[in-house]
Amino acid sequence: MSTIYEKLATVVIEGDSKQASALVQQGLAEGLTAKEILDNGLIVGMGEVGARFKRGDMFVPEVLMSAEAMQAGLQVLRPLLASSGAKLIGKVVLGTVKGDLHDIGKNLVGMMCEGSGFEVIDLGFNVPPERFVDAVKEHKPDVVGLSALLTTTMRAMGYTIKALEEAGLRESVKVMVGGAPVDAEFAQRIGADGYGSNAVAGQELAQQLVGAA
Ligand code: B1M
Repeated sequence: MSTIYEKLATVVIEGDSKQASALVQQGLAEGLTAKEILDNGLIVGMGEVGARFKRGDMFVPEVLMSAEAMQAGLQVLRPLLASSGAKLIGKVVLGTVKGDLHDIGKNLVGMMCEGSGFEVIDLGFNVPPERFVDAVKEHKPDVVGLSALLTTTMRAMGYTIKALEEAGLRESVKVMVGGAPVDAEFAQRIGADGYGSNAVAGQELAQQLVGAA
């Protein structure tokens, strides 16, 4: 008999949002933690989706349905991942950079940051440098978080940092970057203040950057 984790991974692969949501609720009712469900079910399923997509065994519309199923599961976990009740330790403006529509990882980083006591202003995906600049002027965050999943959009991270510099705002905020093709060396090269390899590392980095770690 397959475990609830295996079932969850399967429904993510099949793009079944209704079942993803139901199985997450079942897992919670059976006493699993939000983090266990996320790591062992939803993320495992999405990892397999990525592998199949790469092999040409899955195509964009199917991947999109899988992404929706993952989001449906995350929707249930969201209040739990973000419910530490910690007092506000800072403000994060978060977005996926221009040209890039991937937002699942970025959403996870946002949830983890909320859970550790940050106010998170999520600008969404395909965010051009000037919108980050406007958001920094408007919200005066402590940290700007940039996400990119494509090798072709990584350079937009550098352009965003440059735009902040040109607007005279770079000294007023810390910039952290993350996403599958990004690494610490790239972060350093474009002048970011840090790199998070996953959602928890991103949250811990944000805490370090505001001196709350
Ligand atoms: Co796309 N896609 N996709 N895709 N997609 C990838 C990224 C890819 C690796 C698949 C592959 O070939 N194996 C590949 C990129 C290759 C490359 O550039 N190296 C790819 C491609 C090529 C494309 C298109 C070009 C396909 C096409 O149209 N021919 C197209 C591009 C569209 C665009 O953006 N302009 C495209 C489209 C899509 C969908 C829209 C269908 C969908 C996105 C839906 C959505 O996000 N709402 C999609 C998906 C779902 C994927 C895969 C399968 C899954 C991504 C994901 O959500 N992973 C992905 C393959 C894969 O990664 N296995 C793939 C789960 C998520 C939890 O992980 O996003 O890595 P991740 O986030 C992690 C860390 O990276 C980190 O923490 C997160 C949690 O641990 N992190 C941060 C992320 N941001 C951070 C920020 C931080 C700190 C940490 O601080 C600020």
